Amino acid sequence: MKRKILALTLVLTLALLLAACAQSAPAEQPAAQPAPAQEEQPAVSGDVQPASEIVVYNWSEYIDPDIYSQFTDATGISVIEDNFSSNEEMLAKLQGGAAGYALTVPSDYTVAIMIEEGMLSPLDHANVPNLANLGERFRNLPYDPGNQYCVPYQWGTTGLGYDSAVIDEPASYAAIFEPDPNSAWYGRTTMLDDPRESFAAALVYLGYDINTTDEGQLEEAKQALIRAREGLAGFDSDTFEDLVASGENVMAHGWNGDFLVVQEENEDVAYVVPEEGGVVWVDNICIPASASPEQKLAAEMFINYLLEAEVGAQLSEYNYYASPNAASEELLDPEFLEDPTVYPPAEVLEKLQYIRPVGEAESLFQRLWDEVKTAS
Ligand code: N2P
Repeated sequence: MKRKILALTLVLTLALLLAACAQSAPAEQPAAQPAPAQEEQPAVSGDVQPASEIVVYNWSEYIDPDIYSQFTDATGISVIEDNFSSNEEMLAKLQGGAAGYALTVPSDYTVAIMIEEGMLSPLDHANVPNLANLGERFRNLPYDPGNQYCVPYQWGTTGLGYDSAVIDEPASYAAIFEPDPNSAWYGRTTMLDDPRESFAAALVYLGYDINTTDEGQLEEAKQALIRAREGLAGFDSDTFEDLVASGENVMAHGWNGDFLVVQEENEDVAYVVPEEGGVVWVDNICIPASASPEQKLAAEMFINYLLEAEVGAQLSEYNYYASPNAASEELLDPEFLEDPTVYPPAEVLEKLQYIRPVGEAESLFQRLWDEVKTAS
């Protein structure tokens, strides 16, 4: 069937893309463990009993709240959610010693940073038998081979959302980086409040690698962002899609699924990856090293619950992001599975890159980003 061939092509393209990021793989990881397929119930390790309550540190509007209550009904464990707006905000909070979180949801490059800094607790696969449902290509990602620490949560792309009833498709990032006071989107556009994402947009626009650590190129990108600011209503990672749907703004730099969600409210909202390309990412659910054994066990039970075929499908039906859960895919609407906004066609995928950890230059990105935001 045509659909199957298309799906296979996408799988292969994504696998290639992921393989291309292999240089960010932490060295000397043991080989992947095959996921145990038989067990139905998570094994309770030793005398440890699961915590009666867990706090999940997640991006906003990234999970159907019913999933939490269903999990509570199934296990008796209640769930509280706290939100962050960027990987860097989450990282800074955990590095600052914030404890009490049983789960957090870093993107690919941030998983690599957190593993390297000893900030994550390795998963006990015996407690996560539903790992067997995870798609093959999500089992050996370069930043966490063998899912030793994390389980891929959802994946997506970063581009431009816009109100197609008001403006034409913004085919290029020039719409942002060459602000024109006469354009309909001047003053009615936002960019992500996110150092690596917004620098990635500026860097691809300038024709540079999004992971460059060249100070001259980064300085140029900073100047481009400062110029872009003239035409921006602000930097926003939490409500950008709502502001386009409500008509307050007409364009936003943001994540694909968020724009798809608000199409229910305003069907004119559309999304495009500009011709220069952009970012593809995989978010992951992981347990901070600061979790107690009881919290860790409850967190593993939650991860296992998310990996149920029906729950994974429910997650994608809520947040409109692509699922790494192969068993869930069978339950998803074929229209969703064929949506090029969710599953980019090969010619778009090849223009997308992963953000990678840049080591010591991480603080340079942060300093330049602060300068963008405070420039007058
Ligand atoms: C959901 C945010 C998507 C996370 N609102 C982007 N990594």
